[in-house]
Formats: sequence, C-alpha cells, structure tokens
Amino acid sequence: MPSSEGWHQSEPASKRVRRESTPRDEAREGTHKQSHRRASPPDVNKFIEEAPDLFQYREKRVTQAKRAARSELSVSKGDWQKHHYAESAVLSTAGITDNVKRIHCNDISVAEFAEQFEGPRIPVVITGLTDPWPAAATWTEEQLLDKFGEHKFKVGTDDDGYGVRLRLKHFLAYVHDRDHRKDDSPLYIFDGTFGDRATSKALCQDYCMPKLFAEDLMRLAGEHRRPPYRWVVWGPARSGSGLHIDPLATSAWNALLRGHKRWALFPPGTPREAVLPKEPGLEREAVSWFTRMYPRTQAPAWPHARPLDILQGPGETVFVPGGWWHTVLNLDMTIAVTHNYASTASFSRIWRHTRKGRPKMAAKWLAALRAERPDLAALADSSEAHAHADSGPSSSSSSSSSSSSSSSSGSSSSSSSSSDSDAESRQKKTKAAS
Ligand SMILES: O=C(O)CCC(=O)C(=O)O
Repeated sequence: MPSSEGWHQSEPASKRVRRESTPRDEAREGTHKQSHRRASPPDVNKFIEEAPDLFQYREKRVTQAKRAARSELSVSKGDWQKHHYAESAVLSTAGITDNVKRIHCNDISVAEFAEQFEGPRIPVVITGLTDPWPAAATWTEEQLLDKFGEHKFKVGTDDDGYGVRLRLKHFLAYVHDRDHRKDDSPLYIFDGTFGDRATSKALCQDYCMPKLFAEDLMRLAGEHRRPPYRWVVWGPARSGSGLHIDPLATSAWNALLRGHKRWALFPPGTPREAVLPKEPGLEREAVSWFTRMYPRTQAPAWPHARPLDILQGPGETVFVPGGWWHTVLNLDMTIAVTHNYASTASFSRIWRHTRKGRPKMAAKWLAALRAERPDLAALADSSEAHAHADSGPSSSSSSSSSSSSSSSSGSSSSSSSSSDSDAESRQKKTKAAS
C-alpha cells in the first residue's frame, strides 16, 4: 500500500455523509473539527433506479442474497422484520458513556503504543490516522457507487460456507429502499477479498497501513498463505458484527470513514457462557445482543467485568487487542476498513495459536521469521520446546478463544466457545472471505 506521504483530501469534509450530531459528537468536534463537520445526506435517488424492470431485477438479486445469507429467515413471511427493531430504541445512545481513551496518532510513537496498549492488551481509540487517506474524502456512498457500483461485494455466507455477493449498486439501493430499511439486522458488506479482485483492488490505494500497526508480521508468511486479514465493512443502521474474539489471537484496527458505530468489549478471560449464552439470534446479530444482552451486563448483580463502551465517530480508529470479545452495532450508514495483524508485542500468544490452528502456515511463517526476525524465531522455538515438554493440556487453548469476524447479517459464523479450536475459527473466517 502507498505511504501516506503526499496524500491530500480532494473533497471538502463538508460533503461527508453523517447523521445528525449527538452531544457527544459536538463535544468531539472541538478537537476534531475537520472529520466531524456536518454534511448533507446523500441523494437517495442516485442509488435507487426507479425503472420498474430494473426495480424487479434488483429485488430479485436482493431476495436471493437474503435467502442465501440467512436461510433460516423467510423473506416472504416477513421474518427479516419480525422483531421490529427498526421501531425500537436500539440505536439510541442516551445513557451510554464512552469510556475508552482517545489518543491522537501524532502524540504516540510505535514503541510507546506497543508498551502502553499492545503489550498490556488495552483497547484505545486513535484519532487523526485517517486524515491523510484519500478514503477520508472519496469513500462516500456516491463516489463508491461511481467507481465500484458493478463490483459484487460479499454480504454474507451461505449454508455451504460460500460467499454471498451483491453488486454495490444493488446493495446501496437496498440500503435506501423504504421497505428494506426496516430490516431488523440488514445485509452488511463484510468483504475480505476486495484487495485480491481486479474490479475492487483499487480500494487498497485509498488508505495506507498506519505506522502503529505496520509491523504486520504475518505478511512474512506470504500474501497467499497468510489468513484473510483485511475487510471493507460497509453497512446501514442496525447491521453489525455479533460478539466474537478475532482468530489466532490477532489484534485488529478498525478505521471508520463515515457514520457511527457502537462497540461493547469484554476483556480476555470473560467466560463465553456469560456474555454469549445459547439463545437464538444472540450469536449472529449485534442488534439482538445489544437489545437483550447488554442491559444484563449493566445490572448491579452482573458478576463479570462490565463491557467497555465505545461510540466511534468518523475519523476514529478502534484498536482491539487480541483475546477481547467485541460486538459492533452500526448506528447509521457506516463505511469502514479493518485489518487483523500480529506484532512483536503480541507475537508469543499469536504464535501458540497459529502453531496449533494453522500448522502448515506456521511452518512457512517460522522459516521466514528465521531470516527476517531471528529474535522471534527463537521465541517460537522456545515455546515449541515448552509445548513438547508439557504433558498436560495446552495452555494456549485456554487463554482465549477465537472466532471469525462475523457480521450480524450472517456473513460468517459469529463466535466460538472457549473450547473451539483456532483451526475451526480460521476455517470460518477463510470461508467468510470467499
Ligand atoms: O462490524 C465491524 O465494524 C466490526 C468488525 C469486527 O469486529 C472484526 O472484524 O472483528
């Protein structure tokens, strides 16, 4: 990816799409005026083709995608709207206090970030990272439609594990359609292949790897061998990602260009059955989780760590350390990009999970590390030696569980129990990206 040097915002921030400001936004506007300026809403007609034959064609494609992505829901019986979440208060952030620290990217060095956040695994929101990206100006619905309208992005996974894809022009028409707009948990573009496909890989030129995350050790395993690691995540209000832990104990950064996301995060070690009890819908749908589960975590008698709450605005990047449970609800139309990565600070834990979950890839990775990072190869060797000497159960499997990145529209399986293997979650995430 190109470096950020020499990049300019080619469109005024005032053109950016956003919902009405909340008091929290106004407060932030004081410090990040440029990325929080009010913008006029998009011209909905641009996305909706009114010609009846085109309307029918689009409806057919959308219905096919819905049926494939959520076969348990009947489109014709209205199952997509049966919970009436569109009329509920689930998008209200009244009473939610964002309790995660903000740092500006220019105020912290890579070494300080590793010491203060990556090593101790502390979530943080970074501001300013996306300011120099072309995407800060060009990832508007209108411009994405112009450039990528014909490209089929992934909006879900079917029952056989294959990606369900929809042209962006159809997806955006779906998002703005007055009937589909009431879907409980709408379709969500959650696409891990955009960087590999001829008609979407230009998106990679629109942002750069932030210096804080640039180490990205898994790239040493080779672009085609490493697990899926980058996703564009674009979706409307009430779409989102069900509660999960990211695979192989990797950390993630999630940069939001447009719209607002609500996050809840639980620290490593939080028992799965506490935060994700076996109740229909909770696993897949962020909107159900926030409606039914979140209030329980606020009750005085809640016996576990309470979630960290983040209300992420445009221009903010959330750092999710490995092993943290997290779920995300889109509060309005959001346009974001997310990467998973491994760094020196988290290497030992990620190595243990990778060796166990992806042994072939681990071998190639280790060979590359021997050449490029002998210090880390030595760490891997010593953990290997410990693993052989250890006759008891593997300590790595209990330290955290892993799962696919999961969209609430079911673009991949949503989460795993602490007994799930990384191999299984890796498989889910790989399929999700197909
Ligand atoms: O929907 C989102 O933005 C969150 C994505 C996410 O949680 C993940 O990729 O692990």
